[in-house]
Amino acid sequence: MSTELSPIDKAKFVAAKKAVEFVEDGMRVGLGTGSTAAWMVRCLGELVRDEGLKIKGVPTSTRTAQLAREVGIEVVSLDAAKWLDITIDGADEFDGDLNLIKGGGGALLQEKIVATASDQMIVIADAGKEVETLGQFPLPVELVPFGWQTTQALIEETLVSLDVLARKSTLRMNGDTPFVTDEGNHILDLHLKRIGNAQQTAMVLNQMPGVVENGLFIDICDRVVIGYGDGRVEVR
Ligand code: ABF
Repeated sequence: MSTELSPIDKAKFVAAKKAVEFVEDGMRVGLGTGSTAAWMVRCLGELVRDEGLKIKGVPTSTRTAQLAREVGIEVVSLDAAKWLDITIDGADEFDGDLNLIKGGGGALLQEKIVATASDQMIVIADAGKEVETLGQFPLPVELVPFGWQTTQALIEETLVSLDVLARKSTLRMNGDTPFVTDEGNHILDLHLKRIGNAQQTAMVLNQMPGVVENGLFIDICDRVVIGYGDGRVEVR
């Protein structure tokens, strides 16, 4: 599967392939969202089919649920699983403390709920996702549709007062209409460039009325599996 891949896809594939080594028979597994996580779901599907691996998968989006079923993984709800042994998911950025920006795929709410309800969370990422300081990737914030423009104005005003807003935030679109998450919410992308105090930024954002969740994953990731375009893989 990995011979004819582009360097970036090979990096994602080798990270995913390595990460599934941490999945044991009988585990309840949180299944992430995004292209790297999709490789992981396919690798797990192969183990289910070829080695008889017995797992229950809890997806973090409808698209991951669909892919998991296609590859033969038993899909259950988080409430049916009650707790997870492991979650494997992608990320948009990770720093030296394994803090993350996630949500580029719009699934941050379910991803954070699932990752937090797991004994361990493993991030799989190509090496380009590693940063010194989080923030270059726009920080996704999930908003309820009611009064979202007012919420957006409140967020910007607050972030300006904290001197962290680099430029105006943008509502994530799906063509000509606002992107809608699996929960029916919208995503605002905050262009902060550099998040000096991720903990404070995350707390301030989630205290605002209308904000459902943000894409900062602080002290949630236990391990990162990094893939490189030449096929190397590194576990930290
Ligand atoms: C998902 O994976 C999202 O939170 C994150 O944005 C995305 C990264 O996507 P990819 O693996 O396609 O780069 O978990």
